[in-house]
Amino acid sequence: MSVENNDQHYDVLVVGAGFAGLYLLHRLRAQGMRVKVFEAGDDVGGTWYWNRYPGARCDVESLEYSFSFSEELQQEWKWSERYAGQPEILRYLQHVADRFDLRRDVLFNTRVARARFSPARNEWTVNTEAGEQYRARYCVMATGNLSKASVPDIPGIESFKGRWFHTSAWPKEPVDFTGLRVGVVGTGSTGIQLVPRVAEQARHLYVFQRTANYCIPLRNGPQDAGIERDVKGRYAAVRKQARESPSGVAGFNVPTQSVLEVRPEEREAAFERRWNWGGIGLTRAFNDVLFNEESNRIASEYVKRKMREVVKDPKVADALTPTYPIGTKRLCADTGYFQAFNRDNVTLVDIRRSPIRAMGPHSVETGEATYEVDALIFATGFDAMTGTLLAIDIGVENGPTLRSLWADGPHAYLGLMVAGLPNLFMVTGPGSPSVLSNVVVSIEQHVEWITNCLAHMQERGLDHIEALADAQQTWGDHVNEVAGRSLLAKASSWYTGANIPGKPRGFIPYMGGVGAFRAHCDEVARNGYQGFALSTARQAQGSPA
Ligand code: N01
Repeated sequence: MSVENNDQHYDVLVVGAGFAGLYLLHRLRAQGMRVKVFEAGDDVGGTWYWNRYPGARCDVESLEYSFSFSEELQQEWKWSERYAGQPEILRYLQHVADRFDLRRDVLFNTRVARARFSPARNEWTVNTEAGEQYRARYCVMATGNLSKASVPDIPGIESFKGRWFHTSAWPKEPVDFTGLRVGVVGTGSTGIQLVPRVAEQARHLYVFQRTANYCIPLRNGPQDAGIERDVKGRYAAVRKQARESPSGVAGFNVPTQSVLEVRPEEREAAFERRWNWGGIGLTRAFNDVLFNEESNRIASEYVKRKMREVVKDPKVADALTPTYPIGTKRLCADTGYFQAFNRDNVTLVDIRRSPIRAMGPHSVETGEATYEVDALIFATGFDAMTGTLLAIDIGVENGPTLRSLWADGPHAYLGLMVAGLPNLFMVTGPGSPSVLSNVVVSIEQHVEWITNCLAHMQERGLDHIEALADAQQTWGDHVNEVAGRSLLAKASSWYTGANIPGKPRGFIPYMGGVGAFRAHCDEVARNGYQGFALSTARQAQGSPA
C-alpha cells in the first residue's frame, strides 16, 4: 500500500543510520531541515549493528575512530580498549543517537527498495520494502561501503542441516559452538578475527582458505590512560592532523623515504618498529611499499618471515604464506590468528588447490575430501562500495537509472554525486578515499561538505544540484590515473570488484589521500561548486528563472 500525505514530505531523506546517517541527521536538523532516516536494522549502528560476529573489532584506534564534531562527546566518552570491539562501538553509536536525540527521526526496520526523482516536481520519492512512500527535495545514501554481503552459491547449501551464517548478518543472541565441528570460509579481515575466537569453542574448526593473507598483530589492550590524557588534551590538533593526513589517522607519520634508499638494517628496524607497534600501518613505514615492486617484495618478505616464526607446522606455514604483494589487498590485523593453527582442533583446508564443490546435510565437499561440519560460517566479504547502492532501484522518472549509468562500473564526481541523478548525494561513494581511510574521518568530511552545500543553496534560494558529466569524467580519469601508479590497481581484490563474479573491474576508491581529497573538495566549494550545476528547479527545466 502506498501512503501519501503531507506528513511524508521532508527536505531530506537519508538512507542508513550508521556513522554517516546519524551525523547527517544531526547536521541537517541543526540547519532547520526536516529529515527522515531509513534504517533496515532495528537500531542505529550500521556496520557495527550488523557485524556482531565473535572477534569483531575495529583496527583503527578508538581515539581516532570516533566522531570529532562534538568536543563534549569526544572528551566525555571513555574507550575501554586501544581498539574497541564491536559491542563497544555499537554502544558508542547508541550513545550518540541518545545524546543528540536522533532516534525520533529514524524509521527502523525499514529497508528502502526504490528511489525516483521527478524532474517536474524536483523531488525524490522513496519507497520502502513495506510499501510506504516518502518524498523530499534531496536524498542522501548513507548506506556504507561494506553492507551487501557476498555469499557463495554452493550447490547443496539448501540441504545443509546445521546452521550457517554470514558474518555480517550475525544473530543478536550469542552463538555457542561448544562441542561442534565448524567450518569457516574466508580468510580476510573478518575471518582472521573470527577464527581464533571460534577455535576456542569448537570441537573442531576447518578453515577453508582460498587466499592466504598478510596479518600484522593488532596488539590490542586496555586504553592507556596516559595516551588518552595526551590525546584528549590536544584533541583539536590530533583531529586536524588526521583530516590532513593521507589515511585519516593522526598516529601515522607520513613516510618520506623509499625502502630502497635505506640500509638493510635500517629498514629492518623501521619494519620492526611498526610490527611491534601493531596494527595496519606497516606498509606506511616507507613511501613506496604500495608503489614499487621491489620495495613491496622486501616488505612482503619481512612479514612472511614474521608469520612463519609463529606457525609450528612448516606445511601449514607454507599454506598460510601469501603469494601476492603486501597491501594490495586490505592488510589484516590479527589477535592470535596464526597461533590458532598450532591448536590440535584447527585444520587449514586449501580451497585454492581444491575448491568447495558442494555441501551435504552435514558436510562440505572439496574435490579432495569431505569435511563433516555442524555449522558453517561465511566470512566471504561484500559486494563492496557499489553493491548496496545498486540493490536499491534508483533513477529518474523517464530517465536514467543508477543501474544503467553504472552498467560498466561506477561513475561519480568526488564520490558525492552521479551525473544524471540530481539532488542525490552519496556519503563516501566511489572515487572518494572511503575504504582506504579511517572512514569516520571521510564520513565527517563528506557529511560536512553535503550539508554546507545544502546550506549554501538554501541561502541563495536554489533547490537543484547536478554533477556535470565532464567534471565527473575528469575526476574519474584522475582517480584511475592515481590508482594506476600503485600496485593496488593490479590486484584481484574487492577494491577492484574482482571478488564478485560478473562485477565490472576497476579500482573504485580514491588513492590520493584524505588530506588532498579534502583540500580539493573544499576548493571545489570555494569556487562556487565547480563541476556541479546549482540552480532552481525551473532553471534546470529550461524555464526562465
Ligand atoms: O571480506 P574480504 P572481509 N569461496 O573480501 C574469501 C573491513 N573489515 O569481510 O581473497 C571461497 O576481505 C576471500 O578469498 P579471496 C576491511 O576493510 C575491517 O574479511 O577472494 N572463499 C577472502 O579470503 C575488510 O577488508 C575489519 O580469494 C571466498 C574472504 O572470503 C573488509 O571489511 C574487520 C569466496 C573475504 O575477505 C572486508 O573484509 C573486518 C568463495 N566463493 C572487516 N568468496 C577491521 O577493522 C570470498 N572468499 C578489523
